[in-house]
Amino acid sequence: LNQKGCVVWITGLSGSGKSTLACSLGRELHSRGKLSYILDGDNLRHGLNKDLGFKAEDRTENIRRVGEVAKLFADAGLICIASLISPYRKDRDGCRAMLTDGNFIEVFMNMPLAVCEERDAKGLYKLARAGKIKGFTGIDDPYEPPLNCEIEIIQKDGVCPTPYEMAGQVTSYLEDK
Ligand code: GGZ
Repeated sequence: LNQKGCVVWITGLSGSGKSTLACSLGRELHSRGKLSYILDGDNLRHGLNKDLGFKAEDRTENIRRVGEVAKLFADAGLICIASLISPYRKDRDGCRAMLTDGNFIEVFMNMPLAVCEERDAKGLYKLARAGKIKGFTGIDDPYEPPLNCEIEIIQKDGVCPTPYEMAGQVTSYLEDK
């Protein structure tokens, strides 16, 4: 086994496909004999980060903690896949700064808000629009898109890439590296 660890950091709006990509990428890496581990924001909020809410300072602390844990996994030689909205640029850059150059791969799920809102798997956008959730990212809380991410996932001719295609984009990048 000779694997160099790194962090694949997936950022984007709720419903943009972060968790879908994380799962698909995990499977794809596994099939190639690569060890990976997924840190999912929504899941970690039930354990490690259950004391945190969605105020700006809580989100910042959420990202910082996950960044530290992701670094530990990368140090152990794994490909750590972190999937969080991580809406603030400075917080993502803080995680980048924890890692050696080249070992933080930022993936931006660049999906239009309308597409994410249309999906609304958990009905949260509806609640946010109705004012029943305050400070929802993309509605009444900001999302700052990356300025120079390594990978961008976009629609082509109004069609979203499949989970397999998205994972392929990341594995191609990792292979070239
Ligand atoms: C954004 C929220 C909010 C608010 C609850 N804003 O799509 P989901 O439902 O399943 O995943 C989202 C999750 C976001 O957690 P993160 O840890 O990724 O956020 S951050 O990086 O900003 O700290 C969403 C749900 O929690 N959720 N309230 N107000 N998303």
